[in-house]
Order: sequence, then structure tokens, then C-alpha cells
Amino acid sequence: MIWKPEFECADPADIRTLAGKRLRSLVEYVCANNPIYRKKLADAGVTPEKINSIADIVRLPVTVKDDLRDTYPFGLFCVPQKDVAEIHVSSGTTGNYTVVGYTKADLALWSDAVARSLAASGANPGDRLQVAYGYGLFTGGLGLHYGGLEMGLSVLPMSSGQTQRQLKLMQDFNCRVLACTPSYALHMAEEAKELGFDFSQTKWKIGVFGAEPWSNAMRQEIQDKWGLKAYDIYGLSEISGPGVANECEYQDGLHIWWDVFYPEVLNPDTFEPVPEGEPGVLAITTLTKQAIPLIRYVTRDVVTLNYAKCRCGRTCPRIGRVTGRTDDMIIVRGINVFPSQIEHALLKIEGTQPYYQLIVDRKAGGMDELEVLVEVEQSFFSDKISKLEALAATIRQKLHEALLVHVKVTLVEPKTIERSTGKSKRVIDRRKM
Ligand code: DLL
Repeated sequence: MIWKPEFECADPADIRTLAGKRLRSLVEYVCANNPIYRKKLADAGVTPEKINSIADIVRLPVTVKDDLRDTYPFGLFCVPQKDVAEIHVSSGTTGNYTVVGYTKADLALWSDAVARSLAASGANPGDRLQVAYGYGLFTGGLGLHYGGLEMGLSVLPMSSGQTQRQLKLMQDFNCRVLACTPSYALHMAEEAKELGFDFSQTKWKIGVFGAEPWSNAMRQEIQDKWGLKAYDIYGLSEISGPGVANECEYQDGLHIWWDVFYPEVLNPDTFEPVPEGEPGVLAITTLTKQAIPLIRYVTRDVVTLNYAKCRCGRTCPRIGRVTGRTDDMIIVRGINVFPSQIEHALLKIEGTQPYYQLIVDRKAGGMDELEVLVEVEQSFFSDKISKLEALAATIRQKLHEALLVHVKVTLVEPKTIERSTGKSKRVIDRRKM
């Protein structure tokens, strides 16, 4: 089912024309309603009259997370407080939180974007949707909730955690669509196994998983354990939340809803656009948002964009899986390492579990050491020690091939690594830079 074919399957030239018009209105709007934006655009020498097509987007200065933190909490808002219907806060690790506000129209826009995403994943009106993303101030829970309502699904707002209750209700209520982080899906499957829960008694059709990087190998594992088809959903609070982009039935890249969230791929250092099809950092312009519209917001997510028409009929470009973030990338002895590379390598090794943690430390002499903690099946610990050693050697070698850096491998028993019901913390960086 295609939720908005008039946009999703349109001639790309028509979408670009529309985006150009929307961009000009956006520049007029922020200049009229926000002094910080007004000054920023004036400093860059931009006036609305200079925006004549979407190609002029490169004239506009980019927005970065610090622009939001520095103006905490409401500095970039463009509407009076009375028009702010809802507020979310993203989980900042340093400095101020990032605050996002929504007018009623923004909530409608967000609901629509998530409805498009659910439809692309194969949900149908009437399906029961179990939302096991956190609700809190995280956008995952309410985003999927609103999208589900908009599409006419029957929404079960579980939030994350309480796994036993999740399992009971999914079976009793014949839930068809699951929404949670991929790591929580694996965690639930693990607990289900211990409880003797039988997935063949459930009616699952699809899962909509995102909010953290995952791989095709992890997808396969989730699909096998749950007996559903697993789709990748992407988004970030600053832009609305989940539902900025989503995979279709072909699971071959995430369609970005570009009539409202206009994407560019930029060089992470210069913020110049990279040639089409090359990797870079994703920047998004919210073309129609009211409360806190963002112009060329640099997400820090490293992606590639594919403009080829998809077999599903959609013409909106597809982002490849997020291969990392320009800011969670770790540099070990001069080599860039993405946790997703490690996950990918581990999932291909027999006997390992999809739970791992990276610890980066600086040893005496200034050498960085990357230690990878990997959970392995219990049987390895009851077997001869040589078997455990052989497995550690295999992992070391495979990781070296994948990363081009030597790592220390520590094998740990199942359940040693802390489980998360939301995003898992993969990297512990103990270096004092
Ligand atoms: O994670 C919104 C969301 C909720 C997306 C539920 C999908 C599902 P934030 O907490 O602001 O918002 O975190 C945004 O998470 O910049 C990416 O680095 C990462 N991320 C989100 N989706 C994916 C994904 C939500 N599918 C940040 N694959 C983003 C990889 C993802 N990384």
C-alpha cells in the first residue's frame, strides 16, 4: 500500500519544483518569525528573493546540534508558546538537551510521515500495532502511536520493558505489527525462549525497527526468531522523530519523504555536497514545519542516497543503511572504526551471540587498545578450554580483516552484557583525549 502516491511516486522534477517553492516560503517564514534565524541568514547574505529553486539550497548556512543547544530551550522556535502543542527532548549526552516543539499542524505532519512509513512496511488498516518503543520524552513511542492512529491501525501503547507482559498480550491480542528497537526485539526473543514462549502461536506479520544502527545479519536473526518481516525505520527528534524514511517491501534502502524532509548528502568537514551516490553526512531541511523548522540540519549520520526509481514504484530517494555517525565513529590507532562493522563481522561467526560491547582505552605509551567483549554460547564454557581459545582466535582474525586494526577479544558468558530496552550502549570510551 502506498500512502501518498501523489508525492511518493511523483516525477522527481515535480517534487524538486515543489521543494523549491516550499524552501522559499520557509526562508520567508523563519526570517519573519525568529530573530536568530534572521541574523544567521542575513550574515550569510541570503534573502528570500535569492531562493528561486531547490538548487539554491546550497546558499543557505547549515544548522548543527550546537545551534539548538546554544539557544536552549526555545531559541529557534518560530511560534508563540501558546501554539506549541507538544514538546519532546532528545537524550543528549553532553551539554544541554535538544528540545523539539510541535504545533498541531506539525503533529499532523509527523503522523502522516509515520503512516507513510507503516504503509511502506506493509501494515494495513485494522492491524494491531504493538508499540514497544519508549514513550517518555523519546519520540519513538508517540511517533509510532500517532502514525498508527493516522493509518487506522489498532494501537497497543506498551512502551518498552515489562517483557513478560509484552509476550502475553502479543499472543492474546493477535498483534500483527511490532515497533521497537532491533536490540529490544532480540532481547525479547531471548527472554521468550527462556520462558518457553511459542512464537508459532502469534500472528506477527511485520516489525518496524529503528532508532539505532543494525545490520542485515541482525535483520535475518530477528526475522527467524519472531517469524515476521523486519523493516528499517529512520528518524531523529530534531526533524520530528521516527518516520523520516522507511524501507518498502524490497528492503533495499529507506525511502525518504522528500516533499517534506528534503535530503542532501554533505562532506562532513566542509559541508559541501558530495557527488551523487557517494557517502557523506545526511542533512535535512524540514520544508513545512512550523514550531521549529530546521534548514540543512546536519544529522551526523553517514549515508548514501540512491535516486533510482524503486521496484515498488516510489520515486523518493532511498538512503542506504546508516553506516555510522560522524560523532560515534571511534578512531583507534589512526583507523576509523564503526561499531556496525564489528557487529556485522560477529554475526557471521558461529557460536557468537548478537551482544557485544567495545571498550576503548589508552595504554601506557599512548597506544589505544580496542577491547571487544563478545557473548558466546554457554556450551563453549562447559567445553574444553581449547575450544574457547580457538573461537577467540577466529574472532580476532575476522575483526582484524574487517577493521584493519588488532583488537583484544574477551569472551563472556551469555547475559553478561547489560541488556537494554531502548538503545543499547555499544561503546565505552575510557580515553582521556
Ligand atoms: O531515534 C527516532 C526514532 C525512533 C527513529 C524510533 C526510529 C525509530 P533520536 O533519539 O533523536 O531519535 O536519535 C536519532 O538515532 O540520528 C541516528 O543516529 C539514530 N537512528 C535512528 N534511526 C536509525 C536507524 C530517534 N534506522 C539518531 N538506523 C539518528 C540507524 C538510526 N540509526
